[in-house]
Amino acid sequence: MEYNFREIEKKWQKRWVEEKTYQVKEDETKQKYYVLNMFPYPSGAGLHVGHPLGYIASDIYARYKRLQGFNVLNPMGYDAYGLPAEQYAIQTGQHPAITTINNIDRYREQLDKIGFCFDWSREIRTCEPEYYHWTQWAFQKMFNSYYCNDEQQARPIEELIQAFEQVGTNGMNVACGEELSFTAEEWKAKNEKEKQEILMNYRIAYLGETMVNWCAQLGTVLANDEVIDGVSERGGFPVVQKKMRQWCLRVSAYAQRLLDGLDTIDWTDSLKETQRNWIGRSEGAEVQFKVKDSDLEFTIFTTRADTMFGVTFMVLAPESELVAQLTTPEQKDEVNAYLERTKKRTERDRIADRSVTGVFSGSYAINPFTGEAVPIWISDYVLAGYGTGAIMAVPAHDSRDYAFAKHFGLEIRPLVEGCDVSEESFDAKEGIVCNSPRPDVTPYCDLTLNGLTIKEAIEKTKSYVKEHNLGRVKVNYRLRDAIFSRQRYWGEPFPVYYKDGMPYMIDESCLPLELPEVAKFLPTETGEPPLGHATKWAWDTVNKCVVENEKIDNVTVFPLELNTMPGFAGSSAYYLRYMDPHNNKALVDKKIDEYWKSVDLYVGGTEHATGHLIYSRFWNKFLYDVGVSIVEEPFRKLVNQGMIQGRSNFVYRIKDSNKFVSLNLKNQYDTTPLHVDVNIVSNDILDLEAFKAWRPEFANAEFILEDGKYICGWAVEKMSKSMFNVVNPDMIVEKYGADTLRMYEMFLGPVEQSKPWDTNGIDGVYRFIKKFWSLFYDRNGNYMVTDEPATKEELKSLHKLIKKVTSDIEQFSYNTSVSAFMICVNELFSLKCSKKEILNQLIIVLAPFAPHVCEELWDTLGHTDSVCDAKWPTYNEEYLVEDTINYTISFNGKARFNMEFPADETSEVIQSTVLADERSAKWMEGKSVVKVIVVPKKIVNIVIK
Ligand code: ANZ
Repeated sequence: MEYNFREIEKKWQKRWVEEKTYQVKEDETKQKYYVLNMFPYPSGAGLHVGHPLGYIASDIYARYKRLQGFNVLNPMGYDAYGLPAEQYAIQTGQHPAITTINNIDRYREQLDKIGFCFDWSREIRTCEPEYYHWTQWAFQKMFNSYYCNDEQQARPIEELIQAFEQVGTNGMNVACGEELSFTAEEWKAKNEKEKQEILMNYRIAYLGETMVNWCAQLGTVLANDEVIDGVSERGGFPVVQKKMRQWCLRVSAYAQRLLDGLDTIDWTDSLKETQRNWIGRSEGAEVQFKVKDSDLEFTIFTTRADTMFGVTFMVLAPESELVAQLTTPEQKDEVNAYLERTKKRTERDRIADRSVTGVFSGSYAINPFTGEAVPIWISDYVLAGYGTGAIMAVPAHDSRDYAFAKHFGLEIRPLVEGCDVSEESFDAKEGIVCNSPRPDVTPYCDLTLNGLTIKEAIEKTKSYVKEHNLGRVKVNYRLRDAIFSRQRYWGEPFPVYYKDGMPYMIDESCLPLELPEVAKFLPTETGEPPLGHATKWAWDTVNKCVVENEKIDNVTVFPLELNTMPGFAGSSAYYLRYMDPHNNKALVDKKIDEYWKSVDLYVGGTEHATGHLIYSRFWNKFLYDVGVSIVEEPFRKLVNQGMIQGRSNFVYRIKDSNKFVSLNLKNQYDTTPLHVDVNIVSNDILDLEAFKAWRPEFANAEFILEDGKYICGWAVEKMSKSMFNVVNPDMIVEKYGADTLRMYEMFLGPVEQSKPWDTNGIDGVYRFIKKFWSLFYDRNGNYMVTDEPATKEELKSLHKLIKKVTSDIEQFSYNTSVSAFMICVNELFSLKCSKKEILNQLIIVLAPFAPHVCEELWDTLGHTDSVCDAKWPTYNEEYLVEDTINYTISFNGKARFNMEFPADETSEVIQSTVLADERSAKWMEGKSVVKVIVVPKKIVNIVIK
């Protein structure tokens, strides 16, 4: 029989479906293992060979774990809401649901061809009501919770209401937008709307006034990465900073837990560091400054409280409410003009751009440590959303303050008098380094920092601030609350209606609230989001159902929310839903949840390092607090697969002609390189006929060949349609089979590394599989497997492989496994080994990599069960012991010849045998032996003179 991968792969893919080979159930008798891939957004372009890289890697691991006896969950689904389908809908009128389903079908077809062990019975799609039911449900839970800082936990909002009723805000330590203060009596005296407004300040999902990137032409808020140089990435429309009421999630309340959790999980150090920086914990102090000749006061945040004596001016963020209060009439025009200018800059621009801009407010602040009055400026290098949005500037010790002072000619005052404040002596990180000893600066307060290190000085100043009621010690985090509304159609609707301007949740029992149909996917003429086009989008609180808008009476029927949720809503807790995807009573059944707990291995791209991986950790911690998640961290181990880059090919057109010259002759002509579709190039040789057929303009192309061939040039670039270097896995599967594709993708290099797709080596992998096949069937298709016992040498080859592959898989070092397979099969081939005893185990070890061919041969050997359920072999160290050792024999350090000795031979015997050998006599001729050194199992060195 020949290796006919087409038949084999088709046959087994069908069998796996029929026999439900990959369906998994909770099984208390077995230990669980949960493997998860970051699920794909099904784009119109389908999969290219870069996409399955991570899926193959995790598939191998899943299969390996199953062979080791684990009950493995390896599900797959689709992140099905998103912008491209909606944009397409806007352009063509095609409903995004249809586009999405078509794309999903195409993805599925492509995935099926690669032979993954996904349990498709658990498939989820985030755009389906059965799924987003639980996204909405979680949102409602967040709305109905607040965060208790003392207990470091989300708690039901009723508890907070109760506390307000009993003691007001007295002694309260909870996460909030604004520090509020009221008594129980004051609370009770408030009306319903006022109470709701106050509660909004504490809810974990809340409506908040935040600065957003607003694009009027697109009618939507944009994420930072959708804005480039002040205009929208799509369409190039102007984007301005605007304060808007948006749904937000109080992610910031979880900052410390998000930080602490990193110490408990097995992620790469670099990924953890990225998250730590994103969370940005910073210990410092908030200090109060009085405004000169005014009753006003404001608070700044500093990490360098010790620099109070070097403050020469103050800076407010342009958005700060203080700006209006502190701007003097004389400065008003100038300030307004500045505010207008800076509005156009996104926060990201402001952080990245170091150009200095600013304006004087006209007011002065009093330094509480020195009594000195310093000018208050406004500049957008101070961010509104961080700290208090106001700073004390110490230009001698902070680089941005330094640049600002230089630009506007403000005083630069070092902490140690007489210090050099020239640019040369300025260190970007440390400022001017002249910290000790500090002189007694001021008689105004009794704080001296003489002789202290910076750290000690900061601590001492912080205590002073506390004792003298000048402010408080404060830990700040850079992590912001997440803006959770989008003015889009293709997303989860909020289960929210509005009464008297305040949001209310529809009954939990009425979920899911399904996305309504709309006539147009664009914003409405009045600037409302696309859901504003829905004519049946009102909530009847009596009948508990969605009704026509004309029934809105604001008594029992109310308008529903027009925003939808952002992309990360559906991807934040999907891993839980895979455990129990068809449950319509709960997100996940408690017992099932307790069995699978959390993801043991998560595989995905690094682009999610701060978005998805922060949101889902937050979301899961919240679900943990409300008793749904069993484990606080959702992803125990995380592996980032690298990117597969494209290997582009070029042809060289002779200028002003339709003639193309082969690579090595091109220097003789004046040519222009053109990208050519890599799919009509093989081993850098162009298929001339295919090229002519590729584009009408090349139909009459002529060629100047070398050795009868047209050789293309090549370069490594991003895999993209425009460079014609996209390789579709279907084509590889068609040509070589899925097993070859799988092994080849792994053979390309370490999973974590980015590398170019280069089909030049694929034949080698294909030949390997054929050689493996030929251990079972000879050239004429005769079955050769025998029951003869294996020899020591054959066992050694096999067990070397088992040892290597086991340790490689544990370390995700699959490329070296592929080499090990090749070596082993070559060895067995030369040994002419077709023994069942050996092949049985070889199949099992290879099965995770090449499941189809292994399943076929496993069947041939007479097994009735799937190879997936075999038992992973353990290697036997005994077989690996070398019988003899090959020693290098050297004279004065120069290797001259080799000799074999039994592995357990003594040094004495080795020494005397070597000296007695006639080849030694030749090298020692006329010299005498000074010393003989025997390095066991390696080398014998004879020192002669
Ligand atoms: C005085 C000072 C002196 C500062 C000095 C630094 C060095 P991290 O570590 O990031 O928390 N700052 C505070 N709020 C800010 C805001 N909203 N926008 C921009 N900058 C702000 O940095 C905290 C430091 O950044 C604070 O400490 C403050 O400047 C500035 F030699 O205060 B510092």
